[in-house]
Amino acid sequence: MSSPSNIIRAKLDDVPILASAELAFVGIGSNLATDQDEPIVLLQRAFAALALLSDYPILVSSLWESMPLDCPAGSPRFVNAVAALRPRHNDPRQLLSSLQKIEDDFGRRRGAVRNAPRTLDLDILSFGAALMHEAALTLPHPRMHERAFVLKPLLEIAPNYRVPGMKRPASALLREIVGQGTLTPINLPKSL
Ligand code: A4P
Ligand code: MG
Repeated sequence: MSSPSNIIRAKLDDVPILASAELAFVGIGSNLATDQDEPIVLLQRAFAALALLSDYPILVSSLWESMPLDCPAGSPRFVNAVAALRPRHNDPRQLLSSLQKIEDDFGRRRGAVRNAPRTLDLDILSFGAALMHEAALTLPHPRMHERAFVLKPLLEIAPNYRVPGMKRPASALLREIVGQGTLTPINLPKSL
C-alpha cells in the first residue's frame, strides 16, 4: 500500500504552511485484526480515512508496536501511530463524531470490558490549543502525556509539541517515562 499524496511523512517544521495551532493531533491504535486486515493494514487504511477529514494533506508518524498498557491480561500487542490533520470544520465535537464513525466502519465493537482489544481506536489528542472538559470529550486527551506510545510518534511529527495547558514540552514528558513497556518501530513490508 503506497502513500497517496494526501498522506505525508514529514515534520511539521518542514511544512511551513501548517501551524500547530490549527492542527488536530489524533492518536491511532489497533490490536485486533478484522476478517480482512491485520492491524498494520488497518492503520494505513485509517490514515486514508483521516485524510478525508483534513483540508490539507495529513502528516503521519511511523507505525510502532507497543506493549498493551492497562489492558486485560493476555491482550495482544498494539500497533500505534499519530496523525496531524487540519480539520475541515473548526469543531472538535464534530471531529470526534467523524472519528467514531470511522471506528464503526472499521468493525470496532464497544463492550463492557475496559480497554478490550479493538480493531481501531481514534482519540483526539489535541485540537489546536483547545481545553475542554465534557463527559463526551476531554481535551487534551487526559492520558496522552503519560504514554510513550502516544508521545513518541507525536514527536516524530512535531518535535517541539507542547500538550495544551502543560508547561513542559512533550519531549521532556517522554524522557520521564522512557522504558515504559517496549516500543518498537515497524518496518513495513514492501508489499504494503
Ligand atoms: N472521549 C473523551 N475524550 C476523548 C478524546 N479526546 N478523544 C470519550 C476520543 N474520545 C474521547 O472512548 C471512550 C469515550 O471517551 C468515548 O465515548 C468518547 O466520548 P472509546 O474510544 O470508546 O474507548 P477507549 O478507547 O477504550 O477509551 P479511552 O478512554 O480512549 O481509552 P484509553 O485511555 O485511550 O486507553 N496500550 C497500548 N500499547 N496502545 C494503545 O493504543 N490504548 C488504550 C486505550 C489502553 N492501552 C493501550 C492503548
Ligand atoms: Mg478511544
